[in-house]
Amino acid sequence: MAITNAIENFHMTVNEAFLAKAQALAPALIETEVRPVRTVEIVPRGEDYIAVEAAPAFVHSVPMGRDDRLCLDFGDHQVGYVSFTLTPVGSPADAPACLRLRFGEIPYEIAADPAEYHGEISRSWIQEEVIHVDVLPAAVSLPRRYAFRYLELTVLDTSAKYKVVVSGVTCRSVSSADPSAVPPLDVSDPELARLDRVSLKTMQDCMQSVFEDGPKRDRRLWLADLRLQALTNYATFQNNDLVKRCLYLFAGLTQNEGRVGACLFLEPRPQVDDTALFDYSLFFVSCLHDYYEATGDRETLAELFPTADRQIELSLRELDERDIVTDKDTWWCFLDWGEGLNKQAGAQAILIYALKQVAVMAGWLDDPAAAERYRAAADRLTKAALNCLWDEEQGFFVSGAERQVSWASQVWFVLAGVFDREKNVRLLERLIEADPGVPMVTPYMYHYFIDALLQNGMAELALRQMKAYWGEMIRDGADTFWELYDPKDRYASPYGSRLVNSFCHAWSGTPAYFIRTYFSK
Ligand code: RAM
Repeated sequence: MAITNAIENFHMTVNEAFLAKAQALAPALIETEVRPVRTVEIVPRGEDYIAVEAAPAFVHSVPMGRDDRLCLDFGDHQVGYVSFTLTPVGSPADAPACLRLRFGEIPYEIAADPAEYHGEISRSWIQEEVIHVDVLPAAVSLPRRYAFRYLELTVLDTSAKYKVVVSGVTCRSVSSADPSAVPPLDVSDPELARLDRVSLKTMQDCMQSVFEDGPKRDRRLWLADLRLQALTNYATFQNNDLVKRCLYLFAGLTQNEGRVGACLFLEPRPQVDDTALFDYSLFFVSCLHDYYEATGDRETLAELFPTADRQIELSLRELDERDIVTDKDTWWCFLDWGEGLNKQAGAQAILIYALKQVAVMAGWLDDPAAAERYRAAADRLTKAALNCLWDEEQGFFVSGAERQVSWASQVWFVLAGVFDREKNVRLLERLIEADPGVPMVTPYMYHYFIDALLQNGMAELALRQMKAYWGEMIRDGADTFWELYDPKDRYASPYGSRLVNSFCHAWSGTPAYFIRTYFSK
């Protein structure tokens, strides 16, 4: 699947005042020293791998020579900086010590051979280093930040005359999330408590200088990810200034014609990427809408509203003569990573959804004329969708020239509220029953499915589905929730290998939001 879509003649416009506001909100990182809890061996189980307590001979502090290995388990997912001491044993060290370090969020990343990775995105995301240490003993501090639970150290060589002892392995874990800010959870169901705990850890490890999508990969600020992180944040860590910072970053660093980009980089300086995604730009509207709902910060709403309005204006330009969003054969809109997923219907629904939110925001800002204009546009697009994309015979929305039926299209039309509740319920029931076409493959899309159920009074089913999906991920070994998860195809990756999948991905941490908003006392 093509995952690049660079804008032609790309240029960035900087709003210095917005950028200054964002920079003033940069959070301090909380640091915690974490040490490994046990030594493990990574062994195959079925098609996957697991970590099991290592045999005593494998114990830490034993002198290690050529090809000796030590695999450490830090007990939970960490994001941070690793250091250790290397002490020579035997004759004077007459050659450098050469070590290979592998970091894994899951055991598979330790077991897999990176040489066999031939996927589409960069192999440089694979967390592996070879280091030479010339002078021993040495205190080694790795400059790079890693996301991992497991660390494997292999001595590639010392010399025939000496070995090394590895000791004092420590991770300085970092996050801007303050666990003491999280309200206590009031649920009696232990499964919900477990889902909440894993969600919180996922959120915490992704909350850095901005809301990163994943601390292993891509380590940056993506808009649709931010939207779900922000929602979960309001119900948990309540670092609302971090959301505000991210909103100002997106509004302060725009692409051609004032388009909000799909993602931003923070270093070496804040910069918008040259990727534009139709739905992501519109989620700026949703994110601002939710931010005001959560905080009542009217000044920010008023200041950033023009940026939201601009996204709507640019999106309306994409309509054809029928008032339907024009389909493209590039990576123009995201929705989900499902193989072959057509984006047209989902994009139309998201535009209607955003139009309704921007109308509400115009109301908050006491501009009834603007609110009416947006509502009228939403009605027009709804009529067009019902005329052109609704297939009465199948009872589903269809997308693209091939009239594809997918989960994503149905879920987004339910969320866009083009039908009344009764029809929405029937559509969702039919969807589950028929299980048509392209399935959902990310927790991100599953979030919107659960949301659609909840918005239509189907709380019991939403709870069952949430437990089944995220609960299964925990049963499959998740310490933090994963970027991708398809219970029917557990090892799938849109990138050609799951070695580069992210196993701590913030868009997957929304069970805490659902539990705390709908299912706690
Ligand atoms: C991937 C990442 C990111 C997501 C984009 C569209 O690169 O998982 O989180 O927002 O896709």
